[in-house]
Amino acid sequence: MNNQRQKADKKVVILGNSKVGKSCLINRYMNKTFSENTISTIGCCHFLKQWGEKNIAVWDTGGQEKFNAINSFYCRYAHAVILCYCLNDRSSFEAIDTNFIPLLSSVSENCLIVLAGTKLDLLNTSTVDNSNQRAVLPEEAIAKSLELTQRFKSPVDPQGKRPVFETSAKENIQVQELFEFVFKILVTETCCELEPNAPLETVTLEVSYFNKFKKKCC
Ligand SMILES: Nc1nc2c(ncn2[C@@H]2O[C@H](COP(=O)(O)OP(=O)(O)O)[C@@H](O)[C@H]2O)c(=O)[nH]1
Ligand SMILES: [Mg+2]
Repeated sequence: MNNQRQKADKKVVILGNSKVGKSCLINRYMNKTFSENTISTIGCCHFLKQWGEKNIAVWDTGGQEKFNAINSFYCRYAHAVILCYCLNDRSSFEAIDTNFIPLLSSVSENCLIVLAGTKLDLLNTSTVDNSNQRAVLPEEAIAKSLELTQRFKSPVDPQGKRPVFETSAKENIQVQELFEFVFKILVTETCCELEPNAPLETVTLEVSYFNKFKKKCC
């Protein structure tokens, strides 16, 4: 069994309401697959990605409020947070302020904050009740991103790319770009060094984990 303890150099946490598509984003990136039927993430799960010489731990979380305490715990010393909202669901965008920003009190200094709108493919697919209309404008997400970048003193992309992505895990739009934007910024030498008192985290690297898309939850 290919199973070894490895130190994570950087930590990325994915937050957002339940059902916005967090686990599907990870599965699309890691496994290049998409499933219409997913099981809610209980607590949180992780995978480890080697990027250059760094190991980056990516933590998937359960979006329900009952997981706030554990999600807050997993945000400790995070070097990057991906805040997900569904592009056709206004309340999931508003939940970023009401439910998820309050969990970020113990992230690393200069934490990179990235916004990811999800389910882009659904927009304008005609439904009787218009439930698939766009509910969050790109300009609103950009304004929110600017506010959060200043507040968390996030590093900025040297090429000037804004940390805002509109994605579809289903149609594989902007998913690789999202994760690799985060990884590239995190591995730059000066970005987001580990806090002096941060615990040295180890996570279990199981190559088979995401291949089977089995949840390894804590
Ligand atoms: N149409 C569409 N559905 C998606 C997309 N991403 C996720 N979903 C669906 O949304 C539901 C919740 O996805 P999941 O990743 O489990 O959400 P999570 O609770 O945020 O982890 C599932 O039924 C997925 O198939 C997407 O990009 N497009
Ligand atoms: Mg999930």
